[in-house]
Amino acid sequence: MTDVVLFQPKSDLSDESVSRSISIPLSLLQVASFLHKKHSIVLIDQRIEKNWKNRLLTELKKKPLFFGTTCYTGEPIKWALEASKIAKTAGIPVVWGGIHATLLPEQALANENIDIVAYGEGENTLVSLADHFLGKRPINDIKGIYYKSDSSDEAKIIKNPPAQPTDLNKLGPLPTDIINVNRYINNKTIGFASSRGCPFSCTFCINVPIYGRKYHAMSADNTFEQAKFFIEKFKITYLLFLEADFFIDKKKAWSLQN
Ligand code: B12
Ligand code: SF4
Repeated sequence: MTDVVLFQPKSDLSDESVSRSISIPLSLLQVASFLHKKHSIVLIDQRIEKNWKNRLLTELKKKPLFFGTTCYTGEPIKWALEASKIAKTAGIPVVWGGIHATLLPEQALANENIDIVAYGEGENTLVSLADHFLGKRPINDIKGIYYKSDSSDEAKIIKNPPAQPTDLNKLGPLPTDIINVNRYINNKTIGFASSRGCPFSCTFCINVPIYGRKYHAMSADNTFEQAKFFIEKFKITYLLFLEADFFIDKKKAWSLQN
């Protein structure tokens, strides 16, 4: 039984023929951290799975609660749309989340193959969505989403209030069992993120519209535990911090160094 199918779209930039390595699908792994405790999740990474379409069709036949894709602006939209169309045709609700959906939710929802857009940090929203599709929660009670009032062409787009920022200290170890982690280790290095947002407001920067100059982070102790988890379990040597500004919290940076 598969409860939720998550999808990491490729872009030509992430194709292995042009990129030396494929980075761990961190957005989906982090967003799945809470959901994973109660539900079975399948993660399909189109960047490395040549057979992604067959695998998606096989998983959709198991009638998951919903299909969720992450997406950056640009090339990945094309691939996320293709996968969404396959899911929708199979009668499975389609949810988009991630940077692009957060920046342009209404444009995304205008597509007939997208039912719901999750904006901002998605951990709590993903759990509420599973409850919703299990019939335990009405859609107007799910924080952090945009959705269509009905399935007609005249449907209105409704925005629910934002979800609470994720308490990063409650994430726990990432659900690495849903992927083959070794596939993403390059030069004994793996990507990780221990904070979100940034308090500054550089005019060109995406973190300003996405996080509204707010910063929150995992404690030094928890960050250390996560690093230890990867070092011990996957024998990596380096952790690549893929976050807006690791050095905002100098105390944490110093304490991790020690
Ligand atoms: C790691 C990273 C990469 C890595 C890995 C990319 C990958 N595909 O995994 C590499 C180095 C390869 C990379 C490359 C590129 N990147 Co990049 N990258 C990042 C970075 C630094 C961190 C992303 C991350 O993992 N964050 C941690 C996760 C947990 O956060 P998140 O993605 O926001 O996910 C949260 C929510 O968005 C939401 N969510 C996400 N997905 C989903 C899905 C569902 C269903 C739900 C409900 C919720 C949800 O919940 C998550 C947890 O709360 C960001 C900058 C940043 N600070 O975010 C830029 C960033 C995402 N990259 C960006 C860009 C432009 C690119 C490139 C196109 C650059 C280029 N020209 O080559 C390429 C192409 C990438 C590709 N298509 O694969 C832009 C995206 C802008 C946009 N409008 O989409 C960003 C925001 C940087 C920037 N400042 O402009 N990137
Ligand atoms: S993350 Fe860097 S570029 Fe973005 S607002 Fe903060 S300091 Fe400026």
